[in-house]
Amino acid sequence: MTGTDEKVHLTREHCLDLLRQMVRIRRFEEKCAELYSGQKIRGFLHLYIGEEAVAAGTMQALKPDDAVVATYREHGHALARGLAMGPVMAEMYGKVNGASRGRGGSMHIFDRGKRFLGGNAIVGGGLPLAVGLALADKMQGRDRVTACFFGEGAVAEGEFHESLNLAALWKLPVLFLCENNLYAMGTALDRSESQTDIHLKAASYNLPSRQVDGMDVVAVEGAAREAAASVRRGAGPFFLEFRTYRFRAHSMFDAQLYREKEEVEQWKENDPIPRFADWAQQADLLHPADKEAIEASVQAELAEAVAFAEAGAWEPVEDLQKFVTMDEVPA
Ligand SMILES: Cc1ncc(C[n+]2csc(CCOP(=O)(O)OP(=O)(O)O)c2C)c(N)n1
Repeated sequence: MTGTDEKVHLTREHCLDLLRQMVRIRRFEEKCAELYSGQKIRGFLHLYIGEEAVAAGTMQALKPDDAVVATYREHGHALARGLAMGPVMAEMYGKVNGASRGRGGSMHIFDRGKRFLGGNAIVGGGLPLAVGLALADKMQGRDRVTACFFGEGAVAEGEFHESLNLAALWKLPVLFLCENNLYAMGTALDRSESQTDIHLKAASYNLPSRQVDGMDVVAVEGAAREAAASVRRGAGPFFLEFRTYRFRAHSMFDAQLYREKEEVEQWKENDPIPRFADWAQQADLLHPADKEAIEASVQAELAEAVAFAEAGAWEPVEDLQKFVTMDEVPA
């Protein structure tokens, strides 16, 4: 592995955890794709397959009191943040036992207790929310970090620039985490931006900024720990650009005519899961049997999550207008 792995305490237990988190995300999403074909899951569905190292690595640097703001490609972030798989799957189904009571679906997974403050269907929409949360923490003297995930497509939005500027100007505790998978739907980054190194663009707002190999979970964790420590010291926001790739289509409706199959295959050779598992085995931190044991326990967890979602109820039609105004929202 490459990167700043001296910051990461690579015990055997820690390696097992990193691998388990990535495998949980991968198998959960493969199951979602299958359930989508069977029309158990409907509407939009954006899979994170290929990008797992980013969520699995960055979450290691966060504390329970920190906040997480994500995008519509957020199932993996929710799982890595510690949401139970059952309510996440039930939310995909739109059932009342879902994390957002079935009202959010795939793009709006939310858990107040875990301070997972939501997926967001709006490109760039999470950035000002993260800045507002961090401003509130700073004004109230709370020692917490807000981690904000977004795709490189957000760079084309004014919100990106406004958010970076204000966070840097007011030295707010935000960890900006750009998941640069090189495509915003069907638009390649180099067809839409004159500067394709997003961390350089971010640096112009006068905040520390780094580019990281997003397919290397150890490098991701190392960079996230370093960045989070800087934010916690009161140095203001930190920006990380993770170079990553989605192996699947943008969503379930996408013929992928904008990229060559060879390019996808080439990135798959750098799949973060076998890459880490093989490296950890060579370093004698993991054994071949560990992978099998993790796969078996994830299959069991997944089967329980699907059963939980299947057993969930649909919201009664007469309740649909409940919680529409703030005073009806449960505390
Ligand atoms: C404000 C806004 N404009 C357009 C869209 C339509 N849209 C949905 S996803 C997407 C691409 C975003 O790409 P990126 O931010 O790189 O994230 P990725 O999907 O690659 O994870 C666009 C343009 C939207 N949801 N919100």
